Amino acid sequence: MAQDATVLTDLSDGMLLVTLNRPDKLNAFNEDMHLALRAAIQRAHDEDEIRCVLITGAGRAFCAGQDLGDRDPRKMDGPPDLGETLATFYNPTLRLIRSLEKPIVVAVNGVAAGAGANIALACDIVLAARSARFIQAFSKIGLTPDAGGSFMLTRLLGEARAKGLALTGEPLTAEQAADWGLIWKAVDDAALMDEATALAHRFASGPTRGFGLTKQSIQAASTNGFDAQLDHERDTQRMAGRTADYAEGVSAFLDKRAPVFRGQ
Ligand code: LHQ
Repeated sequence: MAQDATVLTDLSDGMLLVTLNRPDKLNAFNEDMHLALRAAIQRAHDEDEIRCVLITGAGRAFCAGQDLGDRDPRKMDGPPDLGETLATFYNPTLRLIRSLEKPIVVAVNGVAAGAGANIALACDIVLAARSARFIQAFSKIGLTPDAGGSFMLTRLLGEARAKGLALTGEPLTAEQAADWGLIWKAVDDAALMDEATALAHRFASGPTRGFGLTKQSIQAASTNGFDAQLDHERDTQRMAGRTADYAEGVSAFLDKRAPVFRGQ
C-alpha cells in the first residue's frame, strides 16, 4: 500500500477499507483521487473475495468536495464546463456505488462538504462522528447540489429540509443528521472506527447476495410505484431464495446453530 496514494486500500477478512488520503486538503477531490476511488469501488465489483466496503477519510476531515484549487476561474480562458466534470469524474463513481451488490459502510470522521457529503450519502450505511458536520457548500460558491445530492437529500429528508440545507449551506451536525434520518447513526468520535469496522466485518461475513438484492430493492422503491415494487420484490426474493446462503440460513435456524454464510 503506497502511503502517498490519494486513496489507500486494505483488504482484510472480506472487508475493503478505502481511505480518502489528501488530509492537507481535507481530502478534497483532485483528478487522481477521483480515479483512485473509482478503481477501488470497481475492484469491489470485480472481486468475489470482497464482501463489504468501508470508506473513511484520513486526518480531521472526511472530504471537502471538489478541490477548488484545481478550479480557479482566474486561471481559465473562459467559463468552465462543470457538467463535463460531473460526467467524467463524479457520476461514474456514484453509479458504481449505487450498483455495487455489496454493502458500503461510510465512517464520516469529520467535515463532509459539497460532493464529499453527497458521496457519503449515496452509500448504504452512514456512521458519523459526533464532531462531524455535513455541509451543502454549493450555494456558497454559486453552484447547485451535485454528486447525487439533490436526489438523496430530497428522498431522505423531503423538500423543506433539502432546500433548507442546499440554500443556506449551513452545517448539519451528525446528531441532527441521524435524528432527521439522513444517516444511520452518530457515534462518539473515539468509537467511530471500531464501530464502523465491526459493522463492516459483520456484513463481510453475511449473506452477500441477499444484501445486494436488499440494496437494489430499497433503492428501486425510491422510484417505483407500489405495484412495480411488488413485482420487484417477487423477482429479488426469487433470486435470494436460490442462493446457498438462504439454504444455510434456514438450515442453521432449524439446527439451532449460528449460520456460516459464504456469500454465495
Ligand atoms: C480545500 C478545500 C477544497 C481545496 C478545504 N479545495 N482546498 C463539482 C464540479 C466541479 C467543480 C466544483 O465542485 C463540484 C462539487 C463540489 O464539491 S462544490 C463544493 C466544494 N467544496 C467547498 O466549497 C468546501 C470548501 N471548504 C470549506 O468550506 C472549508 O474548508 C470546510 C468547511 C470544509 C472546513 O473548514 P475548516 O475546518 O475551517 O478548514 P479550512 O477551511 O481551514 O481548510 C483547511 C485546508 O484545507 C485549507 O488549506 P490551507 O493550505 O490554508 O491549510 C483549505 O484551503 C483546504 N481546503 N476545502 N474544497
